[in-house]
Order: sequence, then C-alpha cells, then structure tokens
Amino acid sequence: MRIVEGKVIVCSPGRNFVTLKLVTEDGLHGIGDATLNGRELAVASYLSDHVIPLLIGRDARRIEDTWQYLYKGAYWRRGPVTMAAIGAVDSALWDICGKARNAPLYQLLGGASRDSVLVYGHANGESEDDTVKAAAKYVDMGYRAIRAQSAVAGVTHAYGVGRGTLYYEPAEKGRPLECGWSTEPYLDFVPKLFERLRKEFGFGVHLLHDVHHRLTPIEAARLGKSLEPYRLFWLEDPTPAENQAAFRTIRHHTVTPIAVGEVFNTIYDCQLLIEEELIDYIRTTVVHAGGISHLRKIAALAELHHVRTGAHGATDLSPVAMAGALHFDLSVHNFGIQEYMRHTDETDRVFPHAYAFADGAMHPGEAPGLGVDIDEELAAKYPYDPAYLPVNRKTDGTVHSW
Ligand code: EZ4
Ligand code: CO
Repeated sequence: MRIVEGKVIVCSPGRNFVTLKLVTEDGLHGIGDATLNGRELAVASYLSDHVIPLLIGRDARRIEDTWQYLYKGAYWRRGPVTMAAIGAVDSALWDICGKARNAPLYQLLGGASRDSVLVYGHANGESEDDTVKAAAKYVDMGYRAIRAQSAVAGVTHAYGVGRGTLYYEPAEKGRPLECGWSTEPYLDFVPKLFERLRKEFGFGVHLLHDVHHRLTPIEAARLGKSLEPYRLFWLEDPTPAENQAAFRTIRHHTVTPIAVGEVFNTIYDCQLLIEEELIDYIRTTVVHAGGISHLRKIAALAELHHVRTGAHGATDLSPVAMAGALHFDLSVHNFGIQEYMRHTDETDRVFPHAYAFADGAMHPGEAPGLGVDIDEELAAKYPYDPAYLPVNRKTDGTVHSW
C-alpha cells in the first residue's frame, strides 16, 4: 500500500490550521493536524519541502518504521516543528490504516477502555460574577468538568479571558498583543474565585484552573495550598517546565493535583516529572508530541506512575487532532480527562467529523480511521491569515511567560 501523494493544506476558517493529507495507490487517504499556533508555515514547509518527498513510495502500513525513519533520520531530534510534522504523518498513517481495515481507529489501539471520554469546557469572564455565569452555561449544557478563568483587577489581559463566553481564541492578527502581568493580585484573587464557584455549584462538578506558566515554583506551591479546600480536579502549568525538577517544590507543599505538558513534544520532556511522580496529569497531544504512536508510549510510562492523561484540546488543535485525541482517550487505560474547546461553525464545516458530545462526554464515532475529513474546496475559501499568540510583560516592562 504505497504512498503516492502528499500535500499540505493551510486554511483559516476563523483561525489558522495546517493539515497534511497523504494518498495511497489504492486511493485511500489519511489526514493529520500539523498546526503550531503562531508558527504555522514553519511546519508546512518542513512537511512539503523535507518530509513529503521522502514518503512517496513508502508502505503506508509501516507506521512505527516511518516514525523512527523521520525522527532518527532527521538527525536533529525533537522540537515543536519537527514533532508536529512527524505527528501529522503518524496520524495520517493511522487514519489510512483504519480505513484500510474498515475500523474506527480506537479498535486498532486495543479497543474501548470506557464508554465515552470525560471532557472539560472553558468558563471565563471579565469578573467573578461573569465567570460564575459562564460556568452555569456549561453546567446547563451537561458538562461535568469546567475550567474557570477570570480577569483580575490590576492585571491587564489575564490569561484565558476570551472574546465570547463559549469561544476562546488567544491568537490575534497583526503583531502580538502585549499583556500585563502582576503575580500578587492574581494569587489573592484565584482562591476567592474558587470559593465562590464551590458556593454556587457545590462539589458535584469538577473544577480546573490554568496558571499558564506564570508562577515561580514557590508561588505555585502557595497557590496550590490555598486552593486545597476547593478540591480542584487539577491546577495546570503552575510553573514553566523546561526545568522538570522545579516541580519537586510544588509537590512538596501541596496535594492539589498538577497537570502539565501542552507544550511538550516528546517523552523526554516529561520523563522526570512522570518517574518522580511530580504530576498527576500529562497534557501532551497527538499534534504536538509526535502523533498517536508517541503519545501511546508517554501514556504507557505514565501508567506505571499513576499519572493519567489529560490532553490539550484548545481551538488551535484542529478537529483532526480532536478526533485523534478521542480515539487515544477511549483506548488507553490511564485516561483522565480531555479538554474540549468548541470550534467555530466555520471550522466544523471545513472538517466534517464523526465525533460527538453528549452529557459532558465525547465519543469518536464509528467511522473508519479517524472519522474526520477536510473539505478542500471549502478550505480554499479561507486563505492563511497570519496571527500570533500574545506576549506578556510584568508591570515594570520585563518580559514574562505568557
Ligand atoms: O494557550 O492553545 O489549556 N489551554 C491553553 C491554550 C493555549 C493555546 C496556545 O496555542 O493553555 O489556550
Ligand atoms: Co493550558
């Protein structure tokens, strides 16, 4: 089953997406998401200029061999551009493999370990009251887990406060937006927000919060401790994780569960975090961490250490990545939760899919392969539109993590 054609489709139905499409001699095709928010064209070029020419003539069924060929064969290992490209190839090959066997992908990954996949939605607001209202909407829609973010007085553009209550999109056209950051008001505000949310909704709904890499380990430890009475499902990205050992400080001080890994691209980025049991949830994704094949290896290591999966699922992960995530989530034993930010209707139309949401959970559907496709004609109506993620500065102007 030789690969005879490969192409990269860059489109912007509301936001930018990079999609790889591979076609075999039997006329089957598979797709993979290769979107790297704010750096899209680097991956598009990596694929078109350096990867697709090597794939032509290869057997589409040799998924692991192709992964190793692209990873070891590049000589230059790891990194978000390389791994997003390899991830897209891997997903497209799994998609083809499922179609060739007329089976939904999860059936090739060991079958379903559960009936459906618990997801969490995003409640955000300009104030505590707004966030409570947004959370109530998610409860009404049937969500059983909600991430809550709110604007904080004294912080311009706090992370996670979107343009609408049901849609959050941080990338902006033109030059990057500059946000302002101040740790002290944030640390005072967050416990009050969760105290209020527990008062309004009780303990029957899971609550999550994303710090977005803005605290030092000791500040994160303090926040985790102050949130203990509100029993969060997780506290996400409490501190940057290039230094994995920094999480020891957080772990030492708090029993609030910790999630990290949306920016990781290989198992080596979380090896110490997992082996020392410094985290509870690993957020690596099909798109940014080398595809379904590599994500399964991360999950297997995590399973040994009581770490569960909690894959990133923001709007910049296309419906192709979402489908891959859901097949993975349904199959691995140590699944924890899946992030699900709704895409716009425009995006959903460009990527028709079999997955569906019901009662706070999702299922990838029974269509063969990933169960998602790209409408190329429609995609062509939405040309690439450059956009960047914001940058962040402390009140004195120092660049900070966004
Ligand atoms: O900032 O996907 O948990 N979700 C997040 C996201 C990320 C964006 C970056 O492209 O942190 O909103
Ligand atoms: Co996050």
